Order: sequence, then C-alpha cells, then structure tokens
Amino acid sequence: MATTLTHHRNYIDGEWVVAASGETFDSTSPADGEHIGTFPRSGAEDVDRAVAAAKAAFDEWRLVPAPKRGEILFRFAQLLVEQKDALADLMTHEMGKVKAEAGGDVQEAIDMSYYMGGEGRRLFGQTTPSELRDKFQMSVRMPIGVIGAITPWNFPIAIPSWKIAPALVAGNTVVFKPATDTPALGQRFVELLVEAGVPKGVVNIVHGGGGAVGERLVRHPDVRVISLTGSRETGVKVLHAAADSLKHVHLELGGKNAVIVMEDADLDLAVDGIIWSAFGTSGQRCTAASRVIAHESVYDALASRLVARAESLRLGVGWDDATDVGPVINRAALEKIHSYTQIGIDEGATLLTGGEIATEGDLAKGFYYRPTIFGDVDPQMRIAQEEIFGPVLSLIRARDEADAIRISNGVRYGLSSSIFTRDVNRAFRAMRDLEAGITYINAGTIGAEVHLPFGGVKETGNGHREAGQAALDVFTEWKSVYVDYSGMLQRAQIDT
Ligand code: UN1
Repeated sequence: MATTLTHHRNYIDGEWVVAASGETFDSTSPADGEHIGTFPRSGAEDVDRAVAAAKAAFDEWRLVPAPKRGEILFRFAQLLVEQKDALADLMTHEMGKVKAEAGGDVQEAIDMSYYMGGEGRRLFGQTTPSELRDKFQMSVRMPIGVIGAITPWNFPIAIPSWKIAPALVAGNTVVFKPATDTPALGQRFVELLVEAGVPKGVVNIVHGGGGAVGERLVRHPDVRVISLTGSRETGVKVLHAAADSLKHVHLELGGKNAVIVMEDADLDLAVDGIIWSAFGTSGQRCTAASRVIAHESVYDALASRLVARAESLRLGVGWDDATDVGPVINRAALEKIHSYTQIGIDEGATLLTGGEIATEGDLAKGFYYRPTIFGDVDPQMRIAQEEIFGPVLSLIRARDEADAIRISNGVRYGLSSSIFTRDVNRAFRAMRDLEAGITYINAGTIGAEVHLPFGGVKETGNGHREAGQAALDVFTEWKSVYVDYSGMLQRAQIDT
C-alpha cells in the first residue's frame, strides 16, 4: 500500500511532535490485519499544550477576514480533489469501507469544504429597524474560541470536515482528536489543511484514546465547544464531563433508522434502497437502515427479495472492485454484532440469512460479518431497539400506515427515516409525523447532502445540527449590536 504519511505524530503549534510520554499505539487494517502506522498515545499534557496553542492562535485567527479564511478552505478542498484517490485507497485499508464509498467519504469533505469556504463571504446576520430614531442595529456571528472536535472512524475524512471546516471559517481554532481506529486518515486530513495554509496553532491534532485525550479535552476550561460524533453512551459521558465548565456541547449520536414499505410501494426500488442503506459501509453509518417496517400485504414478497439480494453480496477487501461489503471496524465490533445474532434468536426472531462471522479464505485475516436479516421481529425486541452498527437488518410487519409510523417512532433515537409509497398524501403525512431529523421519500435512509442540516431528534443528539447553515450555530455565538447616532441619551422603549 502506498502511504504518503510523512509524520506519525501529533501536530501542535505548527510542529509535528511525539507524545509527552513517548508512548505509541498501532493502527491496523480491519481488512487483513496489515500494519498501517504507529501513532502517539497522547495524554493530558499533550492536550494541554494543544489547547494552549489553539487559544493563543485564536487572538490572530479571529481577525483574519472571513473570506480569507474561506480561501484556505477552498485550497483545502482542491487538495482533497487531488488526493481523493489516494485518500480513498488509504481508507479502504485503514477503515475497511469499499473503494467507491471511500471516494464518497472524501467527496463529502470536498463538498463541505467548498460550502463552508463560501460561508467566508456570507456568515449572514440580520439588520432590523429600531424602536427609536437615529439608531441602527444588527446581529453578527462571533467566533467562540477553541473547539474540540472528537470524530468517529466510520466517516474518517467527511466527519472531521463537518466540524473543522465550519469552525475555521467562523474564526475558531481547533484541537482535533480522531478515532483511534483511523489515526492515519486524521493525520492526512491535518497535513492537507497545513498544506492549504492554515497558520500554526489554528488546527492541532492530538492522537489517542477517549479516556485520556477525549476526557481532558472535554474538561479543559479553555475549550469552549465540544463537537462529538459517537455513541449515545459516549455522548452522555461528554455532557456530564462538560457541565462543570459550562461548555457548549454538540452531539451527533446513534440511530435505529427504519425504512417503511407500504402496500403501494415500488418494491424493486424499495429493495434497492434497503439493501444499499442496510449493508452499505457494512451497516456502519449512523444513518444506516437497521429496520424495515413492511405492510403485511407486501412483507413476504419483500422479505424473500431482500434475502436473495443480501445473499448475492460479495464480502471482501475494500480495494477490490468486486467487493460489495467490506469488513467491520475491529474485533470488538465483530463480536458485538455477532452477539446480537444470538440475542435475536433468543428473543424469538427468525434468522433468514447471515448471522455468522465469515472466515473462508482470506476473510479469516479480517473482521467480516455476513449480511444478516431477521424476520418476524417484534418492534420491542432488543434487535429492533438497540443500535448494532453492523450489517444486521430486522424485518417488522405493520398493519397499516399509522401502525408503521408508530413502530418507526417507537425507538429512543430519531436520526433518519424513510417511506416507500406512491401516494403523495401519505408521503406528506410521513414527512410530518416521522420523528427524525431526516426523512426520505422513495429512497433509503443514507446519503445526506452537505448543504442541508444533518442531525437527529430525541436521543440522537441534543438539538444541534451539522452541515448547512445550521452548523454555524454550533460554531458561532450571536452578538446583537446597537448603534445610537442621535447624540443624546435615548432610553429604550422598555425604559420610558
Ligand atoms: C454518519 O454515519 O455519521 O447520510 C454520517 C449519509 C452520510 C453521512 C453519514 N452523508 O449517509
């Protein structure tokens, strides 16, 4: 594998440095066990240095005109375009997703960087009339300070861009902790930002685990915002830990996304959408479809077609063009996913296909799970309630539209949702009634675009959104400015 990595280090205050402790950890491929690189196992001291550098750099960076900050993001996007193939190749090795999807991951970062680069000439506020004569007023977006970006391994280039691009264009500085499963991709991301011209101290990367690096970042009083994409469990811990310093916390957590298939649906289209949403990225997207809620009149036909399609998917390494489904991220994930197969069986669901770790030939070198479908699933079963984050799909019967919506909503999460129907009235009711941050009509649950808000309701998050204009609310604070040009004391209407 051709890796272009030059330093396997932290980047703090413009220098590539080892961890203060000198300790390291390894990144290995989930596809075949290949050694990808050795990275600093950082601790509190490294985080403190990075935060101090980011805090110092903020003084100057916040004064760089926003269009200039945006231009750096345009250059970054261009570098991503040039490096797209190499990054996608590295991603197939370090994280496992198939090459086309890895290219899509990079593309999402390209789109986000261009979009947020353009914000450098917008960052719109409001002007309003005043109650008083000779008085002008407006609201402006202000940068907040040091942002801690804690990102997952499943979109190792895209998700860092979702956080870091809006943070930078708004004038903040960043300490970035990538997932320990994808440090090489996190490192490449920062190398390209540096090449694009981000000044020293403005972006810093600190490698290491959530317990040491993440925890310190979340508790550090000089970090004003934490943006985390991760599990619900981690989200709760982060909220607690951030409370003492009253940090802003943006959380993007789990999902238990459902595709509803009504009796009037185009079944061919529904099958395509479900297979892609359930087994793309080996089911490891927070938007992945893990439930299908089918009207009872189409349930059997849908189930047999989904099983046939799932069985035709080829497992393998992501860099092989013939592969449909790559490995899952690590052994712990493989074991967790497999444990849910037993849970489903014990709960009385019918295992229709899959349900096993794939070990034939070279697959034994990596962490491969056969695309799995359970039928006869009751909506209250654990396999229909808990996020499995793997290629496991539960099929649930619904009596009618209201029943389907109720089942779709009957989980703690609310990220993505979908309905296949040809009835426009039904589609509009679903848009209104599905409790989710994202609703697709006649498409699966994955594939969100960067210029609309991304995020979920209920326990998927805490009310914030990434992407689109909405992301700017996470990385800026509003300031209202009143300018009185009357030359005399004018009391506001409330004071007269
Ligand atoms: C995620 O899995 O955290 O909508 C994000 C999608 C992608 C993003 C998924 N744009 O599938």
